[in-house]
Amino acid sequence: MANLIDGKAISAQVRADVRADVDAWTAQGHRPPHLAVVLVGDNPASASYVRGKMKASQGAGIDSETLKYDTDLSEAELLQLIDRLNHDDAVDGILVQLPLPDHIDADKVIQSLNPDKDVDGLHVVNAGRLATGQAGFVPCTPAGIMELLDRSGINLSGQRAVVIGRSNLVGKPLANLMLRKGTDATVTVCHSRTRDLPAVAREADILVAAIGRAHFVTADMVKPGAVVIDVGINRIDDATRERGYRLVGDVDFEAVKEKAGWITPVPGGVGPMTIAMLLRNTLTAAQRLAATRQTV
Ligand code: BQF
Repeated sequence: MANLIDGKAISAQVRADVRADVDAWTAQGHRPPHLAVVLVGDNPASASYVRGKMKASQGAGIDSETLKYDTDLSEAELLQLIDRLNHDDAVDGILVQLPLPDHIDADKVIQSLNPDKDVDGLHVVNAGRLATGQAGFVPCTPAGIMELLDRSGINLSGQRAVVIGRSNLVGKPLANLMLRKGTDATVTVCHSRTRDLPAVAREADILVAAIGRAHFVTADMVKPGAVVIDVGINRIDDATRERGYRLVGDVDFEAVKEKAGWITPVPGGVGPMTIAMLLRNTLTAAQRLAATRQTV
């Protein structure tokens, strides 16, 4: 039976640490960090994620605002809004909640952000900084996974890590983080075309599932004692639940927990860490921007 990696508890520690660092920052005479969250349309899951982000930032002493727009907001209007936030010295972090409506080119919007306010770490400049070992913003989910491993005392040096999923949001940045000097994992990234994926997965000391398919990782794909990190958040219809669905990960938790050494649950694993790292990134943005404003 695996050790449970309790993302809910660990994220509470991270949030408390950020809160203490925000308090120290404001005690030095700085205004609180300010996060602007842009929400377009009426996707209920997005609205719920944004509410969670607002609540968490307030709990950490971060000022946050949601800029909420109807689905019919044009791309040009959104770009204009971003331009205003980019130039607003009262705003430290800008987060555009994804997905955006189909008529808006999400990538164009992300690339219009000031990279130094891009607390989601999705701008190509931040991807490039991560890939080349420069200081920038790391996407919150991969950053949260690294924090979970670190705070669980799991050392990656020389370990074989297998990441299933090659997205710009999770798989690719996570692979870069695990590869970095000082972390030193040997990283394999798998995807839908990987030949004999179960055999590759079985080689993993650290197995990360970021596919977006419920119960994709089964017990036969897991090396005994491996660390299994489940990034998936899949809705499964369940009439016995109040909301009519339940959340499951990309890992068949019940079977895999018997074989793994460590495992994250869904919910309460990686998800809460994503939010905690957003707060950390927002404080970092405020501190870096304050330093640059002083020197110019
Ligand atoms: C938990 C997200 C897919 C697409 C867009 C806590 C979150 C989720 C789960 C959360 C996610 C997923 C977010 C739990 C933010 C993570 O207890 O397990 C928090 O709020 N997330 C998002 O903003 O956009 C998404 C997943």
